[in-house]
Amino acid sequence: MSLFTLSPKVAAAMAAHQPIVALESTIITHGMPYPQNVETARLVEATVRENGAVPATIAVLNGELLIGLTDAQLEELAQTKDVMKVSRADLPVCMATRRNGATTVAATMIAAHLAGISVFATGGIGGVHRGAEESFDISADLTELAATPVSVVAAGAKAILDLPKTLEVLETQGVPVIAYGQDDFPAFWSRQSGIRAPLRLDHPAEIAAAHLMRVSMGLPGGQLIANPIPRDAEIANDVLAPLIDQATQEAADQGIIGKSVTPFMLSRLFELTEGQSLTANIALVRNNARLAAKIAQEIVATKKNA
Ligand code: PSU
Ligand code: MN
Repeated sequence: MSLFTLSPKVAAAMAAHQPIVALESTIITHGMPYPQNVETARLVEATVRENGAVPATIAVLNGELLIGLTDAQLEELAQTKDVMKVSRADLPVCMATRRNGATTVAATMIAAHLAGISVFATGGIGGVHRGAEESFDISADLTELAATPVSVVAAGAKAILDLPKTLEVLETQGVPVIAYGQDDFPAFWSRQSGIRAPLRLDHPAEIAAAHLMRVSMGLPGGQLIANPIPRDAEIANDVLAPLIDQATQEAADQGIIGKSVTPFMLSRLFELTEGQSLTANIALVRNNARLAAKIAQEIVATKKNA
């Protein structure tokens, strides 16, 4: 029995050795409101296709781990209430009990690797939350990056997190954090965080080569590719900083803890920016899909020439 089910399009792409880009689904169910969530998911899939790769959105429906969703499955996921937010700890339980689950960065990496997909595009990764010295709230995304050999393209991490601590944990875990085309580690809504990224690469071919080198050396773990938001979609930090502070305070006041923290913060920020954050979010995810498609193409091309 196979652990996962490939969609017809993803199965065809695999058989033809075409480049494939994995996409997560927590962003759909716990990151954006309906119907923008499903519209964005479709747009991001189209962006991957326009850039020469095949999209594989990953989710669990009735316990079945799906690598690539049909349009009807995507709609079902986006509309269903009580979809589990599935990270590494939850994935086997969700599958064994035949529930519906949306995969986080961590769980999407696990599924992508099981299916033989090396590149994955998302918006932002989970990280070390502000106040983690008290709460111990550190996303399982970070340890997954240390364990599973998938290159993840994200727009850095949101300022709802503690960025210096997030970078420290990634360093300890031996995860290469590679800023694309600039020195600064990007901060999701803004291109600059004021913190220099540990590594910088300027070409998809170099990122692909580094990925393949890691695999050849037998090192576990993947790469975090931090791709700055397009200039025209940036939101100024002085607009967002007070809103992030407000949402952080509200989360604390309401006793929001554990896996509810990130979804709470995301939905509060959508409300507090009156949807302005959504436009930027869509632009950066598509930008990441473009870069991921190029990296996936380079990996396939290198393997063909080997
Ligand atoms: N950060 C974002 N957007 C997101 C997420 C994080 O800017 O959609 C989602 C991703 O699925 C990520 C997950 O893997 O939240 C992290 O959740 P936690 O912090 O509970 O590990
Ligand atoms: Mn957490």
